Amino acid sequence: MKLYVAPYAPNPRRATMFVAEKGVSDIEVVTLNLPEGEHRSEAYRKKSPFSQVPTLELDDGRCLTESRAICAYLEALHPEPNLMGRDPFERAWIEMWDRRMELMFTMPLMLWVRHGNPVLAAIERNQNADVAQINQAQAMRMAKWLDGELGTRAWVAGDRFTIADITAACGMDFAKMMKWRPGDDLPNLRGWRERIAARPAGQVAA
Ligand SMILES: N[C@@H](CCC(=O)N[C@@H](CS)C(=O)NCC(=O)O)C(=O)O
Repeated sequence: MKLYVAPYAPNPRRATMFVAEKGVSDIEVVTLNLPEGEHRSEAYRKKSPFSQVPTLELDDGRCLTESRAICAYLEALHPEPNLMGRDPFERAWIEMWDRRMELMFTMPLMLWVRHGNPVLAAIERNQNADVAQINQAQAMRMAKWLDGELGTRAWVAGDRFTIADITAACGMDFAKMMKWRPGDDLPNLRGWRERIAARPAGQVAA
């Protein structure tokens, strides 16, 4: 299998962090240069109709896009270590937290960076300072709320590491491009990120 990714991009990193936690080693990682538009080539668009990374290309040529779908496929192929839930309730619980992290934390962080950092103007062709500002504010509100949650347990969805931690960390690390990382005002969020750094997922370059 081949996994198409790009440096710094948070969605492919969700997949590569997931692969690292699973300890899967038979996936060839193919790196595309987004600022140079490699993902917009006709050949790549056949794999990913919206010209996005990540894409997982199976050995028979079938392709999966959407980072969460790729993770779900890898979870089914490699059930251990479990990252998406073992029984119906736990699967739904982890999905709930993962969607909260994706939609309410990582998404605003990504939009803040994409609309606020001039380096990304080649990708986000209509950068808008208001979009950056609104999403920064939403992300900071969520960071504060999450800091409170992480004061009650070690990991986002409970007492063990799951895909929800990966999703939140990808967004948070991307925001380093806006020079933001949790400081003294968010000690639980900072401690949680330090715990991730000690794990296989934490070895995947941001
Ligand atoms: N919902 C998709 C989003 C994928 C996505 O937005 N990928 C970004 C990189 S993080 C991308 O390929 N951007 C290229 C572009 O917008 O031109 C997923 O989770 O995989």
